[in-house]
Amino acid sequence: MLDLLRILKDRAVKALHSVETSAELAQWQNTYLGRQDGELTKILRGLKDVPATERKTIGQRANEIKNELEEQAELRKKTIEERELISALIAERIDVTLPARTLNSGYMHPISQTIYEICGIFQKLGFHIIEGPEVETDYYNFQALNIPQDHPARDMQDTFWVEPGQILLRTQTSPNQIRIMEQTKPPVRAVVPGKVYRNEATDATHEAMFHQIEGLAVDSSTTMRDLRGALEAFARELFGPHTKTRFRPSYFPFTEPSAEVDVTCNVCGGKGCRVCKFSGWVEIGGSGMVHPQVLRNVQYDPAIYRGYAFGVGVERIAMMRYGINEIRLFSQNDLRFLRQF
Ligand code: FA5
Repeated sequence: MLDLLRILKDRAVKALHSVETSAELAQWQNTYLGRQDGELTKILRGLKDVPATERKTIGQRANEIKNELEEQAELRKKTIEERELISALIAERIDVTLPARTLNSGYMHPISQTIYEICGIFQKLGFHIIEGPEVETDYYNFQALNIPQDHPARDMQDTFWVEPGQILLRTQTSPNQIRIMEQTKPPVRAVVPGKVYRNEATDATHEAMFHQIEGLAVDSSTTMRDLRGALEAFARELFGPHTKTRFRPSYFPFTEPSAEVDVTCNVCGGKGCRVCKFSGWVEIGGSGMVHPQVLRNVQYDPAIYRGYAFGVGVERIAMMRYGINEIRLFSQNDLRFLRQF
């Protein structure tokens, strides 16, 4: 019986040397030390047939072998666990030197960028920034601006009607002249950026929806010279110090006198190119002295107050700044175009 125990111990130790994984170790423990069918248990079960004189010695030896095997198994377990931890660490290693995934965050549309810049310049010149409704009444968009029903000037701005003759999508930011003056006493100095809508066919320089920035200044001593000074300062700040400004006589029912505002083409420096249609000048908006009738419509006394107003087209300005000759690109949502700004 003692021989049997020695042979078993040698076999178990040898087998333990070739155990490589935790699963194999569990299997080994089951085979040699398992409570039900373990080889050592089986031998110990046979103790009852051994003569009583030998039973004690064999029992002691069997326990010693059991303890030795358990000790060795414990050592083996530690080695295997260390090895398995190292392999897991290697397999799950995170490469902290990999470049991070960049976040695809959006940014401001070139038209919004241009609006922010223009409004920023007028803010420095002492203007407030105000917003007004895109859905307007016929009164604010036309009548209060000295354009009665059936006035031929209505043909200049083809209208999208919400309720024919009453409610419309504003064709210009000028109704805000009326809204501001109704709510404020002079002196007034404000700019109003926003979308406007015209029911007209689109082409490379005309859109049915575009943006304007309205300007209004009213005081007791405001003159046409102030209008020129403000717009010249604005143009130099936006397009550069060499920019020249030109005022061409024009007609708007709500200003008298009225003038179109041109600036030297920023793309060719005034020499002539496709953007300025080889004239050297680009029209950026309309302007003039607020018509006395408009002042009367908001209960301002034209004998005391005088004002100037202007309205510039944001898309046309952005086109010149960025050298773009197709206005529709701004609203087509083509990322290849938008990512350039
Ligand atoms: C007006 O809309 C007047 N309200 C401007 C004004 C304000 C005059 C205050 C006097 C006092 P006009 O229709 O010309 O004017 O438009 C002004 C600017 O808007 C134009 O110079 C142009 O830059 C731009 N614009 C006009 N129509 C279009 C269009 N279909 N697409 C893109 N831009 C346009």
